[in-house]
Amino acid sequence: MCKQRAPLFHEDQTSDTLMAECTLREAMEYARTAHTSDAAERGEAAVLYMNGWDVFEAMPHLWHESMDKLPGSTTPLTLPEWRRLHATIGSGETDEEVLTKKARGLCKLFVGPVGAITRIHQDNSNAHAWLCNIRGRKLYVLCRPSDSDKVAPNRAASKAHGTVYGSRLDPLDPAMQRRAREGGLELFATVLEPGQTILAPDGWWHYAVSLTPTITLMNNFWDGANLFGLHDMFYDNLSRVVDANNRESGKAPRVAAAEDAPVTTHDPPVLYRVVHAPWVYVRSEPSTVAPVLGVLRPQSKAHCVVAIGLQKDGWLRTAEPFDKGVHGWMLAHGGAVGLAKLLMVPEKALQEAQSMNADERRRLTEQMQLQQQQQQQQQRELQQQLVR
Ligand SMILES: O=C(O)CCC(=O)C(=O)O
Ligand SMILES: [Fe+2]
Repeated sequence: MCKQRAPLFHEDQTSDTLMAECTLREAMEYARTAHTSDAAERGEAAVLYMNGWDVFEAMPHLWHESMDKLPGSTTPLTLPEWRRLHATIGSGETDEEVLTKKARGLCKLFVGPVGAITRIHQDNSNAHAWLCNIRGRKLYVLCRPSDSDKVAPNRAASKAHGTVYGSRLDPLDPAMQRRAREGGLELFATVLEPGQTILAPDGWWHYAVSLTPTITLMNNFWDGANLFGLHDMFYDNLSRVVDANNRESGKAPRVAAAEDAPVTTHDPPVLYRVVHAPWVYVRSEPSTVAPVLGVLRPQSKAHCVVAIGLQKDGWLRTAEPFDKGVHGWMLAHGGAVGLAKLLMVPEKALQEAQSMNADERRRLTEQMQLQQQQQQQQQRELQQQLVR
């Protein structure tokens, strides 16, 4: 699939983004010659980019496990960790073909004509990426993770309006370049020559534009520094499978908030810590059959604390957008779907603990242990369900 915009963001209207499905041969031919057309010379031609073709899904025999690591510089953990995670949940997923399929899918091929652009972005799931230019020359621009507010300054405001990263940096736009310089944003730029590889570590913003027709191979990977991102991805997938199974088997109760339920606004939003194990679903509306926007885990680094703005019936509305910038709902009490304690206000929990006497503390500890046992039991049941 060749697209006019890469990557596609939530705010992109797919209806006005040109896309073309073609063979690899056609994409190569287009990339090689697109800039020579009359329309391109007049600056009127749209530029389509084959960005992220799942090449090893189509040709698995060409993939090799060594692609999971950057020679000499990192310990490959993606595939071993993926194997280990499957083993811990006892999914029975030991088939190498199934396991390597995941790793193969992390390696993608890009074929672009002159002017093909990947807009500035961070990779998903805290992945590192290596990008190897097989053919052609490509300009890459990178920015530090700590400069996120300068790269996409109105992220928070635009999120609240349902769009994400509205005015993200275009490194080739002179006005934006000037603003970036004035704001002290440091841009790291390099032209990648054929055969060269660039590394974009976890969280680093990156932008690419083809200066000549290009072929690039990209691989997302994890090591000791960002492994939690792989775990998040794994548990996110797993929980969605369990959720889908529950719905199909009719196990998920059809809970919906009453239309006239009271709504309370908290301004500023109250911060909660996710304490439920193994995960909490954030849904697009207050109903257990509504689509899942995101999954929260207590251990997850990125989404451990959530801000809640509204309360409706037994549901809490998230004040911060989830996943693709949409607000969501979480079941507050959880009784109906067997969720134990779901969320805890960290400040309140802390105050409570400090003002407690020894007896109270012992009672609470016992209560927590019991709760933990119940949660472990629940997790075991979920695993069994998954195996079935
Ligand atoms: O177009 C490129 O070379 C960059 C691709 C990239 O960073 C991505 O797809 O995540
Ligand atoms: Fe990327």
